[in-house]
Amino acid sequence: MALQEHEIERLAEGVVRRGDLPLLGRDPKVTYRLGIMGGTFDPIHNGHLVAAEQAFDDLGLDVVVFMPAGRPAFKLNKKVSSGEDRYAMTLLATSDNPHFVASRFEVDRPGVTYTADTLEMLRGIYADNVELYFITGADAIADIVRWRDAGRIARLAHLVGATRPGYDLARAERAIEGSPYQFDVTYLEVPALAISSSYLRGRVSRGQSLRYLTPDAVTGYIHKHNLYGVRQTRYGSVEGDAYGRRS
Ligand code: DND
Repeated sequence: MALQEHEIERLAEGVVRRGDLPLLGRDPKVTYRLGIMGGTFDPIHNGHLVAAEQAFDDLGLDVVVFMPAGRPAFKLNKKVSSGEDRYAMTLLATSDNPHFVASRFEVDRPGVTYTADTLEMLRGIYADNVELYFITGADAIADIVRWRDAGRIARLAHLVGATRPGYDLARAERAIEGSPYQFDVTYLEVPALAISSSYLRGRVSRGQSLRYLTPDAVTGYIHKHNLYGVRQTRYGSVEGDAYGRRS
């Protein structure tokens, strides 16, 4: 069930107190653009980082907030690493970029995380001169029309769909055009980075290198915490279950 208005206000207050989100919107004469990169980030990889960086440049964003989903709405029956691990990897991956921020906004939220709730809370936190840009892969654009409260998402944020060169946008465009809601979508062609979190998890479980696929600090974290069934690492041989947890 979507959050009630009073719950949104209470949660938003807590976040502002913790200073977890960037301050934007101070000058009422200026329009600011806040990028939001939502994801499971299990683990975060260079595809996510390149897409966000390009959105930042091409759309003139002021900052991009990376938000690992707390309990991802669409992965309730799948095994996902803990929010703490996914947040830590996101923090490590974004720490050297001055216009990237990793946020606990969704990780700390109780219950299932819906993007519409997140955007509604952000809308309540930021002044009207801060525009919200939700960045996502183009594949996800085609699905967004079926997300919880898609109409609210359309009303609250611009969408940025990252595509690969040669990617066929027909499915995404059909879905957006066929939707009863007015989505504002900008498509961005990002360099071919046909990598995914599941590809990385598979490589880890086979003891293969992640070099150049994700920042080294993330690889170090995965090995140190034995995520994804680490089999063979430079720190020695480690046995884990199929998803990287030792019993
Ligand atoms: P994913 O599990 O796809 O994230 O979740 C993306 C976002 O959608 C999260 O914020 C979810 O909460 C939200 N969502 C999904 C479904 C339903 C609802 C909300 C709802 O509210 O009902 P990943 O970690 O797999 O990927 C993060 C983003 O990066 C995604 O948008 C994905 O498409 C994109 N991506 C790439 N972009 C460029 N190059 C690549 C990419 N790999 C993934 N290689």
